[in-house]
Amino acid sequence: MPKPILYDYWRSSAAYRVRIALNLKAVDFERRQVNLLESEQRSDDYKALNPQGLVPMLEIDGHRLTQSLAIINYLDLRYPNPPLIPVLAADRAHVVAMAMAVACDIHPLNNLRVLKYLKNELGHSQDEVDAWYRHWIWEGLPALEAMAAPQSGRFLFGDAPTGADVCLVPQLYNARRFEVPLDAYPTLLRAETNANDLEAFAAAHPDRQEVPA
Ligand SMILES: N[C@@H](CCC(=O)N[C@@H](CS)C(=O)NCC(=O)O)C(=O)O
Repeated sequence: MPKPILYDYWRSSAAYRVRIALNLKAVDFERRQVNLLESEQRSDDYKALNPQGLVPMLEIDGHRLTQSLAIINYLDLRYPNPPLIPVLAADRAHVVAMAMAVACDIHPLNNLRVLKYLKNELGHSQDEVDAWYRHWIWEGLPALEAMAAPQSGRFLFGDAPTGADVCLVPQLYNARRFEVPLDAYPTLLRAETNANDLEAFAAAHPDRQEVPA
């Protein structure tokens, strides 16, 4: 089987999730750059592969997979160790809910195409767009902190990283880029620190990716 190929962009937080998951599963993969700043994700060539025109996309085992949570779920079934989603139904629902609180309820509102639409089509200033960006993080992180705290340990759920941490770390990277204060979220910060101590997370960080020229 050829190596999996990740269609990736260094600062894409959805792609960052998949880089972390591939690293945690110790899957060797190749990268193809899709330069979002050059709108390559909207090119006919790329949309012929991924009609949504978004990264990440993963070619693996003869499949072309899209949507980071679906990809992480595939990887978890295909490479069961270490598990990223618990087996017990209630634990599984809890971890998936935390991952979705980021991936479905914060990140999509702050996606590049949304920010561009606010600015270019609706005529908002950069300050207004930045305020929008911070607003959805301010809405989302307190809820995630409250969801996580009761069953957290070194990570958002217990003492090993799960899909929830895989979504958290890129989201906190984004929050810092927009100077959102994070002191009120000790559970999230603890999980982030412990995650970034692991090479699988550290190697997936945007600063360690190739940046398109
Ligand atoms: N729900 C999708 C989101 C994918 C997504 O929004 N990717 C962003 C980068 S983080 C993207 O490709 N944006 C391009 C654009 O907005 O035009 C996933 O989890 O994979």
